[in-house]
Amino acid sequence: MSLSITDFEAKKTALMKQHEALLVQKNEAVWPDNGVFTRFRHPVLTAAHAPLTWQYDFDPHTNPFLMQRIGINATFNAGAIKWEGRYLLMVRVEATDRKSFFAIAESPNGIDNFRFWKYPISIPQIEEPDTNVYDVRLTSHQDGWVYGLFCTERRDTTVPESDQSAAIAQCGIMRSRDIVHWERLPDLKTKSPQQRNVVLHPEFVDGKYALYTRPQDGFIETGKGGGIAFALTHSMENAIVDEELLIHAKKYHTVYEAKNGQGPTPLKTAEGWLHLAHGVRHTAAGLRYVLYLFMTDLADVTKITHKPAGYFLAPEGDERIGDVSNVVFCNGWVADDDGKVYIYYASSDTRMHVALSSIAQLLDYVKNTPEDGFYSALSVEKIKKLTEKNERIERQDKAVPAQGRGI
Ligand code: M1P
Repeated sequence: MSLSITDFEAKKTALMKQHEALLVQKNEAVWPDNGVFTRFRHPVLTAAHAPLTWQYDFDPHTNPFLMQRIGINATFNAGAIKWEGRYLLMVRVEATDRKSFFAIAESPNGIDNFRFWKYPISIPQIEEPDTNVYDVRLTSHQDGWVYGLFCTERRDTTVPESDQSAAIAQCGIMRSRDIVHWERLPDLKTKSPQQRNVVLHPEFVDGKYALYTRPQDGFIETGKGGGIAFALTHSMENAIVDEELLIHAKKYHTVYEAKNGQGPTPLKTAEGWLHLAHGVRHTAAGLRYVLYLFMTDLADVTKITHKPAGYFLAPEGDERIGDVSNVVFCNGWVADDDGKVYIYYASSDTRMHVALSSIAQLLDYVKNTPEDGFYSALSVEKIKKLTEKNERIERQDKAVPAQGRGI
């Protein structure tokens, strides 16, 4: 028996009310923070934020049970940009059919009130259609275009029909002048059989477009590859890379021992380029993805000048659980003119969060966090040194209270 018109309308109203209440929910900073960044209580986007008009047919004649016709499974791994005063996320939205697509959600303050635009983004197809697209990085380039570099995935046709999970990942390229209309360019050509996490540097380097790539042999396993590489191409309209220079290799017993990948477009500061990356390690429970920071030289972007030990941000609490648990991933951040940095990260391939920091905090972090000594004994030495320093301060405090020392 179908719903009466009255019940249909009542259910529609209830769904809309519940949805609106979620969209306008205020976010709260979690305090005390760790001094490096501030987390927020609520995710900024979940599957439940997707517009109801994407999911329901609101015609009582064709949908008498007011049934959800299209399900949304997750909203994660978003590219980010500040555009005309608004914080825009180009979100990887995954429907229940497992396909991901891109949709823009915008917020007036970058912290809450994210609302999806009416329609998802239509990406023009090239000769070989994308089976799946994901993890876009948005770069506002010196040439005046906004580029979106994303992963395009297609079935690996070299394997037998019996294997329906082997895939080939490559870097798809699109560009726009208004974020609404996107022009598709040919996929990036490199010598690597698989590419994911390709990011465009915002400035020309030696008069060429510069890319961070992640060469790898297999779809999941990196084989010989797996580090962050740097490459140049003459054009983005026919992007071809001859040589990938490995600038940050994976390394035994670090948070990036299995693989790593450049996160969002690096941020230019007076002291160097700030990079956020994800690092992957093996555990008995599977792979663990965390985020870490490093800095490269302003004059030579291939030279890493600072690399703090370990992770910067790892999954915590509810963030640890989702479709692919124990994962944080970031491919979008926004640096405001006042120095604030909004770091948009996804947890467990399921939902989006924001962490708030600043250029000053991130620079302090990269410059003053001890580097990895690669041995437990050296980690102990670092802790002892810090503890001894704090003991000295405590002794001074007792001898001359802080006020007496002009603090
Ligand atoms: O599931 C975790 C992440 O796995 C992949 O990242 P990487 O290529 O570094 O292994 C991507 O599929 C990413 O989307 C996903 O979040």
